[in-house]
Amino acid sequence: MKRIAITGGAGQIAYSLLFRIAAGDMLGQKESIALHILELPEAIDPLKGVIMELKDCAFPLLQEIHIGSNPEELFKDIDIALLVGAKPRSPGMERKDLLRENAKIFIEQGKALEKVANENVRVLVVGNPCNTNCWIAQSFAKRINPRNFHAMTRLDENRARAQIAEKANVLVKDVSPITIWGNHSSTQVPDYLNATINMQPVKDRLELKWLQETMIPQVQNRGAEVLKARGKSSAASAAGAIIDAVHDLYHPTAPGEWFSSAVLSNGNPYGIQDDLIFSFPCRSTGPGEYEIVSGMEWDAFMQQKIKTSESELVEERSNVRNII
Ligand code: NAX
Repeated sequence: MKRIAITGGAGQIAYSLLFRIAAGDMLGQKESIALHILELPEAIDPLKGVIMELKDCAFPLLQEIHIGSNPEELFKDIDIALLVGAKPRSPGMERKDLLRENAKIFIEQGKALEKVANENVRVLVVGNPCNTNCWIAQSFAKRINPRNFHAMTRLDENRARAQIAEKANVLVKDVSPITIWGNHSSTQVPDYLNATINMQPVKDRLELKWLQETMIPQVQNRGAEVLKARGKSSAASAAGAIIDAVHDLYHPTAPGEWFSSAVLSNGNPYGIQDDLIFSFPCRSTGPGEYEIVSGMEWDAFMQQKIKTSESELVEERSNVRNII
């Protein structure tokens, strides 16, 4: 049985995510599941409603549900932590203030992982700003290998893949994975150079101008576009990306495939400075294990953009260093 912690259990992403995990979409139909769901005390009542619905689905794989507001109780013995809950950006709030507010949450949760989690736990941070929140959590959980920490850029990858498939009028499965480089923010760089459609370079099928001037900004700003249209931020697609991200980390990566994940940059083959949680192309090398895929090429356009994203992460790290 796998014990999976989810924070932000009464939130909108969790409302899709919990049901898909319990249905076996993430770890397969042979793995039974215990859910450890963390929420703030004021959101425990709505969470209880979600639990009633989970029970009413009668999922055969779902064996235990634990809920509460204390991470030191909920993170005990967990195998996977999905850190989704975070404080949303309120109107007029600067990114710096958002970083500070959320830093407190990820300091507390990093400390709780350090104290009670299984040292083999794998952690995926989704709550924004997810790269820097992940950096904070791993720096407070030194007992756990920092390679076990990821921040989610899979939704960005899925968005880029879907847009390229639509533009080229092919199925999504015909498009190779698209690496997201850097930060999960508007500086992220969706890679058009190393991607293929039916083994043919994407840049031979689609106009470079569209890839650089339309596809990249559309992926970078897709979250804001969804928010504007729906009146709420992306939720089901974010839950789908969490399922994909964990599934692909725990299952063999097919030859020639890869997936995007923001991981510790130490020793990376692309010259990105150490000690950042930076999104790279990765392959699973065993359940929960990965390597960064080397040999991808950058052109001058991508290089300049990737450096901008790296600088943004360096700045975010120095902003939170003052607090921690
Ligand atoms: P909601 O505001 O619907 O839900 C968040 C939930 O987290 C709330 O129920 C809140 O009570 C809870 N929470 C807050 N602090 C907590 C804490 N310390 N411990 C436990 N629970 C806590 O947000 P939702 O739409 O579910 O989004 C959650 C996070 O995902 C946000 O930070 C959002 O920005 C981020 N996203 C990240 C994405 C990514 O690709 N990395 C994409 C989707 C999403 O925007």
